Amino acid sequence: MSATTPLEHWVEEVAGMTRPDRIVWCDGSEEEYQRLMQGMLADGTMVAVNHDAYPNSYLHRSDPSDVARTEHLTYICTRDKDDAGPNNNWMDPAEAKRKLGTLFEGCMRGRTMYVIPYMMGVPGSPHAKIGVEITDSPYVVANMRIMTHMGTVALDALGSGDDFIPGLHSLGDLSPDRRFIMHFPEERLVWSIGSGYGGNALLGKKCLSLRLASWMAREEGWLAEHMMILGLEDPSGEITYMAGAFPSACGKTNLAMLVSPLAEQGYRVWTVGDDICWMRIGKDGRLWAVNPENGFFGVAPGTNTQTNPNAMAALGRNSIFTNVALTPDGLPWWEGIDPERKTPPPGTIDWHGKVWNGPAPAAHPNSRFTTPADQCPSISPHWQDQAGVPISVIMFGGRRARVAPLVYQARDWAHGVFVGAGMGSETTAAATGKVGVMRRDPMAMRPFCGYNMADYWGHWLEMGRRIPNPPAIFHVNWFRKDDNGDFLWPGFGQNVRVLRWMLERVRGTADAVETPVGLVPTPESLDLDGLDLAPEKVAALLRIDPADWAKEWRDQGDYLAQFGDRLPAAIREQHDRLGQRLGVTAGSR
Ligand code: SAT
Ligand code: MN
Repeated sequence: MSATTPLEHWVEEVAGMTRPDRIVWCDGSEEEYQRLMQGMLADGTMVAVNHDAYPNSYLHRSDPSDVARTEHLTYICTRDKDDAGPNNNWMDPAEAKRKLGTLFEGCMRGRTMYVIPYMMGVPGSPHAKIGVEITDSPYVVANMRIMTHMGTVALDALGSGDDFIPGLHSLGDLSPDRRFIMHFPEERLVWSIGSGYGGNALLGKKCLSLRLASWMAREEGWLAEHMMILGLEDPSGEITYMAGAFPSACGKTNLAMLVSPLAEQGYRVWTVGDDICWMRIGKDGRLWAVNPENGFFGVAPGTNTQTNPNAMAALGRNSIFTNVALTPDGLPWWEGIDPERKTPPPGTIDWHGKVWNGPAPAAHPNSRFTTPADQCPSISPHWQDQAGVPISVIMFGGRRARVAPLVYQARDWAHGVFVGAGMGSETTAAATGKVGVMRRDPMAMRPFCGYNMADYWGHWLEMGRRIPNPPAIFHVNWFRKDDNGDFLWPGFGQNVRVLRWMLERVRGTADAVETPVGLVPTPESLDLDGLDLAPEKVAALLRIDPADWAKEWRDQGDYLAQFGDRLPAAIREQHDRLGQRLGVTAGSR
């Protein structure tokens, strides 16, 4: 058969380079999924878990060197290096193609090449984006079927046109020395080789829906963000939608699926999305948000029936587990799955595939579940609305043992953009590298912004000028600790109390006090009934420590200085003004 459509031409070209034994066009059907799973069970790529307890669910153990995103091997390849910015690794596009071209040459010999048409966004919406991933990993195909609208639906929408975003992926030899995740935003293309894991390999997720989409969003006047989306229902039944940016493995999934301890008073949470958020200005002048994904790729450790009962219910069937442990009964197991036990039952197989005998965790700290979104009991009836949901609150949040109070509100949009730009967070196991180190992670987009972060802030500021009715912006921190290293705030479901305060701020009914950093709740304005939280603890949660903030301000200044002349003047001004309010100046370092 000779190629006629642009897609067929691209597939032919890639096959000429990678030389697969066979090519399979994926239709996204259940039969295809079952066929793939049978093949993977036969060759050991998948292990079946107990199907009485977890129907149609499977476990994959990835290569031990391939268990998280590898940010140091992720590149933005623009003609001009400054367009990628100091926030990205950069390579010249021609050089990147030469380098990876050599690695892709013949890499699929003896393997099957899968062509995966998929859609990010709500099918039928003019804002949905069609992607096509070519991969030699059936594990990737199976995950993409859960995470995206995959197969015929996307192919039909594409027709014989050329409006698709190509992504080429190969496991290569899985060597970290030959692992690269390359983005070519100017031609809307991704090339990824050498990793089969998560955001490195499921190209619809971080590569298309954040790195390339952030670039397209700037050109087209919208926002592509690393945010969960939830709806907070109040006692009158009205639902207020909130989007929140938190770095990977900082609780976006738990927040989006929160079970409210204030349910009796009429406050409950509806889930719209847990990781990615595309926002556009609606005809009514508000910002409207869509979750472009179709599933959750959530962190397993710590998830249990108390911390996240909705996730536990959702992942109980049709799920793929990656790098969790397996009990002798064939049940997936991870640290924290059972609040009553610290170690797995005797005879449990760890994520390496060996009988666990401690002391290392049995499940990898970045082990994951891939689960269809519509299985979540709290999924919003509006999660697939083409227009999205109207956003009233945007929150930025980090994992900070000190410095950042439980919650504060920005004065206005420009101040809110600065609050997002100044965000910091302690690193987690979601990316390779040291865990627990404070780093600046603006808008939780540091690993995902597909262009110069200074231009990205400029785009946020510009959006603010164009949104007649912008959401209020807040900063939250569930992770503040006391001097003994214990968390001050119970977190999880109790975070609804903070959501409620934000809702009341938007409505103008909750009190706040002006501080140098922003508007902090008065202790009385937070509903803390039944929490048994001593007043000293509440004070510690809300405290703005002058010495900590002076240091924070300098650290922010050093970070922002990297962007040189490209830094928007409004961000520099916001930083100056914060320094004045804190009574510190650049000279006082
Ligand atoms: O590995 S992923 O990038 O898909 C998950 C995450 O780190 O947020
Ligand atoms: Mn994420």
